[in-house]
Amino acid sequence: MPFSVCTRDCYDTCSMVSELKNGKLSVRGNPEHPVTAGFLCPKGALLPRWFHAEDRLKRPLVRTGERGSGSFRETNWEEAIELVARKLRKTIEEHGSESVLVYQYAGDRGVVNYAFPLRLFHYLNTSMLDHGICDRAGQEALRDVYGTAVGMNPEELKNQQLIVYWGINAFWTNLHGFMLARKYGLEIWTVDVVRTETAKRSDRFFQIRSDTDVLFALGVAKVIIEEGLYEEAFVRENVYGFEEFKNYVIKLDFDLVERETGVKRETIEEFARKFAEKGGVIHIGYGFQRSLAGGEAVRAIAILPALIGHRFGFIYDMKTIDKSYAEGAFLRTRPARRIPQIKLAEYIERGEIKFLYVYNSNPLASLPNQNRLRKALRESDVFVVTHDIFLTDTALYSDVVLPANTFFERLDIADSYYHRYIALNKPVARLHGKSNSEVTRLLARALGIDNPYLYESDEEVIRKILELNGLSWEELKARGFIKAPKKPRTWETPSGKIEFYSQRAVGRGLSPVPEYRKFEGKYPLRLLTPTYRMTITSQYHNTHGMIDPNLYINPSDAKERDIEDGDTVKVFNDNGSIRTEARLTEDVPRGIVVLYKAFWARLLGWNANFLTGDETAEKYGNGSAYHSTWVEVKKV
Ligand SMILES: Nc1nc2c(c(=O)[nH]1)N[C@H]1C(S)=C(S)[C@@H](COP(=O)(O)OP(=O)(O)OC[C@H]3O[C@@H](n4cnc5c(=O)[nH]c(N)nc54)[C@H](O)[C@@H]3O)O[C@H]1N2
Ligand SMILES: Nc1nc2c(c(=O)[nH]1)N[C@H]1C(S)=C(S)[C@@H](COP(=O)(O)OP(=O)(O)OC[C@H]3O[C@@H](n4cnc5c(=O)[nH]c(N)nc54)[C@H](O)[C@@H]3O)O[C@H]1N2
Ligand SMILES: [Mo]
Repeated sequence: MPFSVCTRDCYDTCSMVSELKNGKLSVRGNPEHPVTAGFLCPKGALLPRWFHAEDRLKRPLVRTGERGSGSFRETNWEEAIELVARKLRKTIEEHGSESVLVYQYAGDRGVVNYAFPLRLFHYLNTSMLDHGICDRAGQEALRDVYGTAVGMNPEELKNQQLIVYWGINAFWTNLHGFMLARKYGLEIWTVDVVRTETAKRSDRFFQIRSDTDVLFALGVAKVIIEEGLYEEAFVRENVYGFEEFKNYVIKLDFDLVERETGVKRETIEEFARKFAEKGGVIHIGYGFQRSLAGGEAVRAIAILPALIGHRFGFIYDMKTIDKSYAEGAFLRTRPARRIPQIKLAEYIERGEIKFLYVYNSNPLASLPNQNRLRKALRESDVFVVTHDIFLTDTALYSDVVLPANTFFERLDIADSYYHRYIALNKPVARLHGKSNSEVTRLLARALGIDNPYLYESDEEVIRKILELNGLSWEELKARGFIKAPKKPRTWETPSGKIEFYSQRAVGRGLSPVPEYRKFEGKYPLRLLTPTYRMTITSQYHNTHGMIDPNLYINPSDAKERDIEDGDTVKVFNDNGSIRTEARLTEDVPRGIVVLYKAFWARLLGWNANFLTGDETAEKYGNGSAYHSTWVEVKKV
């Protein structure tokens, strides 16, 4: 029976056993895999619906009407590839290779399928994307403190007593991780603005006001230091700038902390004492750092586990193998011009992008400020090619649409950004479309390129990567997964130590110690657009039949606006306006409203990103700031 991997953009990267019987696909969690542990999440269990979906793209499309109108004609692969290649060649001749941008993200995280098309664009010396949509600010912040964003292996949780889920709704977004913590019997705490499903299942929930994580974390650090609860010998030996940090936090005004975070001093003291006593570790979320305050917040939180003696006492990212061979940046002859992901609309408006090739991503659902982006696309002469499984919003705005297949239809391997297992993905069947690497080879051929790296087979790339990383193909084939070996690690900061006083941050014009800054908008309510349980960003909206488009609002905020549960409301700001139903709940505090992120606007009529702002955290790698959005809500 073939092994598959769920290559979705998700922590868990589950190993699965798939089967095709009488033309029908079935999937189950691989019982041997230590993290998958034989079960799938509710959306993973419905993968056969996605695979067999009626609305999968079957033939390439060429636009015939206005952009976005949905007028296309069907064509065959030969014509479509020829058209794309001709336009690509012409754009490079007329406007230079940097006017071409490849826009891709983690719609599919298979090593080959994610990276292989980049070989073509590197070979052509095009502009590349500087990813900032997801976890960027935290990446930069953790590099400031530890020199790396790679934290602990979650399997090491079995030697721990306490895990804090900080700004992550793990029960929805990292279910296998949450179950691992449960299995190992850890005490579970959550720090969040909203009473999430994770908060409800935790032993303790610390509800703080949005953007005040810096103060909460510094408050905890102050108590730990003042009460002498920190690991003195560890800190003396391994921390750079402890004295400076100490002098900074002891001056922290607890009245300010209480007032801003909304948490009482006694509660913060309790957190600090128990966290130190139990040697807590922290899973630092991705969701909460997508704001203008996110980078500083991660910097402050990251200090806490080190204070109590952990070398890498956080979970954030995991990089087990070197995958760069698949991407082939060595094919470039000039350094890449990198375009910040969130600034796509700005570059299109300025006429700097003439050819856009999109795969593994649905930016017309997932990028902020959709009205601006869609207008930019409608009004520009940029030629857009989208390679996707479905006719997404992005595909709808494209000149050429190429049908992709699913991971059930090709060979690949996938690593995880959470655990240390590399899993094998064998094809089970072939229904429609072509893989990302197949399309790359066809395009290279049509462009008349004869470089052998553009024609390597998927298996050759996989075998080479395994070999480069000292992993066995035979073992992978036999078990369906393989554990990446542990390497000795140290802190890659300027001082070679954990930096509580960050020299790297100073280099970007930041304060050496994490600082609290208050952000306010023009409108009274803060809009949070977190992750939804049954989709992966925009994926499965059309196939799983489960989305939740409601606006969640606190009863007091609703009452002030004369809004009752189930009322239709208008949610608006300067970026846009949407209509939906209000749901009153005490899970959402006053001053906050919640809409789940990134559904298909072409099916729903709108999505949350018609409201979100496209300002970025500039000193944190131009990380996205979806949560730094303010709105007003009115009954209609
Ligand atoms: N089911 C499902 N799982 C997924 C995904 C999916 O779409 N669906 N997406 C995957 C991807 S791409 C990612 S990046 C991860 C995201 O995984 P998570 O990090 O869990 O994602 P979010 O729900 O966006 O954000 C987490 C929490 O941050 C909280 N938050 C917002 N602002 C603040 C704040 O100022 N302080 C604090 N402390 N908390 C705050 C929100 O209330 C939310 O509960 O999940 C992955 N897993
Ligand atoms: N408001 C708001 N917006 C957000 C966020 C938020 O918190 N709030 N979170 C952001 C985050 S964390 C992320 S990671 C981004 C994700 O944003 P995107 O990367 O745009 O994610 P998806 O919506 O998953 O789109 C992936 C697309 O890839 C396609 N696909 C899947 N497999 C394949 C394949 O094998 N080949 C090809 N060619 N295509 C394939 C899918 O059909 C889908 O259309 O969204 C961001 N958007
Ligand atoms: Mo993400």
